[in-house]
Amino acid sequence: MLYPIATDSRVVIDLSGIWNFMLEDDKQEVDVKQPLPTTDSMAVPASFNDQSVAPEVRMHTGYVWYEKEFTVAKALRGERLVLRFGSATHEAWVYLNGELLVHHKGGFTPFEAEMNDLLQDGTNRLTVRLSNILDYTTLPVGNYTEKEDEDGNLVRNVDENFDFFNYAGLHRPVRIYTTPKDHIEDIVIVPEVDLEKKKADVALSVKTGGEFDEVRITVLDEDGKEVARTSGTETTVTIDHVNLWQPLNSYLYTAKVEGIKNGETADVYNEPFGVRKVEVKEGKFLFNGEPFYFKGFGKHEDTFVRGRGLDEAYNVLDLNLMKDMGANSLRTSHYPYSEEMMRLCDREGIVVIDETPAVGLMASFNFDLSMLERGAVDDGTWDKMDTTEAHEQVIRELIDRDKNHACVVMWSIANEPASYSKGAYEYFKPLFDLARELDPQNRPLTFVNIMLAKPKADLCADLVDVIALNRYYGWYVNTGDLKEGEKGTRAELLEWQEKYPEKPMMYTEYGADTVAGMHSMYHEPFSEEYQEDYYRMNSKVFDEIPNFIGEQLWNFADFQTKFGIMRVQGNKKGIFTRAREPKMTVRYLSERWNSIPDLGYKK
Ligand code: E9O
Repeated sequence: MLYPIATDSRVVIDLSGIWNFMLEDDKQEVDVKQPLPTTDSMAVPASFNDQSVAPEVRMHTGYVWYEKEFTVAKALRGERLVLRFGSATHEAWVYLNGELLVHHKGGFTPFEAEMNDLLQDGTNRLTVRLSNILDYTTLPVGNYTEKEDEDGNLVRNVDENFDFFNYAGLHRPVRIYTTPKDHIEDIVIVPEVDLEKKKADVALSVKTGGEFDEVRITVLDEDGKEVARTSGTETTVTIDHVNLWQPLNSYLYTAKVEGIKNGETADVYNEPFGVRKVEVKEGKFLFNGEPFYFKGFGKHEDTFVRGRGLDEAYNVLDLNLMKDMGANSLRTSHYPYSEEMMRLCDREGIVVIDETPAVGLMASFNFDLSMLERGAVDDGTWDKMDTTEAHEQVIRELIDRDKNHACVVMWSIANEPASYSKGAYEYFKPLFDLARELDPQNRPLTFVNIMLAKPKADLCADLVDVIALNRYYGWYVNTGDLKEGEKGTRAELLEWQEKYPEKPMMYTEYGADTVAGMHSMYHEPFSEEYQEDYYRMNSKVFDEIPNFIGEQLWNFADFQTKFGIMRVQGNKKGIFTRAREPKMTVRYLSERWNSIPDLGYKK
């Protein structure tokens, strides 16, 4: 699916701004033929939760309604008009002038529909019903319950099966874009680079809606100069003296795709792409032929007031803070991030592990955890989860959306599933097969392994190209004892290396909750001193292990979670506060990362 952009043949209308909003009242049916009976304001894009002062809005579980009026200029009405949501969290029913136009389930991927048939002259009314319900069929996974209160009202509750607040709303831009009737529908770009000859063959495949006499493709360099040209819907161009997309040193070409009719350009679309080669070989992650070392973060789309809504200023600041620290990468924990962020990472040279929203795939720990020291268990997770359909759908939608991004170097199929429980392999095998089949660029795959699934207990590491580990020695285990934490870290990493000598491994999480401003002579947990010591301990072990190819800490910044006795205004494992103020350890990590080269650190 192409990102909506304006070109010589396309117009984009942004519906961001103030919408009408209301919570759904179970006792009063909403008549979509009428304007919503509300004048409450809600800004889009943003979560609805933190824009209201009413606890019932912030904590609402169930359905909400959004509405906005708009007009499309007459001059555009002969065009194909597409209504497109960057995302709608988590399920949406979209009505135009009282008629259902499109329905979509899954809160982190875009969807769109042609709207010409329902469009009217003058004012149009766009109404959206959203659900934020999560259960055992959805991703992320939530524990969903319903009960009746004393007054006979239905009370819904989602207990997040994951550690971030269930923000919801119209989180990303809602746009109308136009195309001519005959239009370019999709573009798939697969660069194959010959590193020695410094040239690339770029396979281009163009899907069209309608008829063209010819599809012409021009490849432009960053100065807008033509470097190659071809025509056809399945074709290859060669770029000589190719500029590679490198970590923190990006280079983006543009494929200008034109649909020609009667000698004229009827539709044109510009798709940026980078040329780079990633492969996993002999325990290394090779980036353009050189061993790459991941330095960076797991993070969240999480800011004050906007919640999980798109905030491009925060995105720019976050990447600037990362680059200043010498970081080169991030994981889109724990769901696909906005298309705007992906495009920014392409431009800034930030390497991305692109994660699905498959988080919470685990039954509660209803067994003796020490059993995992001996091997896998059966905790019932894979009987209980009914997420296969949602999982397949989101893998399709994510790869379809992000396939051309140079920044994306690996897909993460899930975060911390119960890979220690019988049935895990059978659940994941077809999903890994699907992702391998769908990705035109054949990127490496991983899933992120939870600390409970050590080499003896894990059933799924055979499926991955890179072993990605979330580990908390010195925090959730050996709390406050970094000497023991160091031993545990070393012992486990050596065990993985021995079991899978060909597979590179990395940390995709490690961290310690830290209250900004709390200091301790005794290096107590939660103090800024402890956080720094914790990172120093981990670094020391990482540097001993040859196949250890990266460190992405948890978390970039403090973030909102559900209420819980382990969370004071959220998770405090940020090395920045939620306001992006540095905690003490930022200095240490900056020094370390600025002294580690992106390529060639571990030969
Ligand atoms: C997922 C992430 O969303 N990983 C969690 C992070 C955390 O801070 C969370 O925010 O809690 C860590 C999971 C650790 C599980 C350790 C179990 C070990 C028990 C012996």
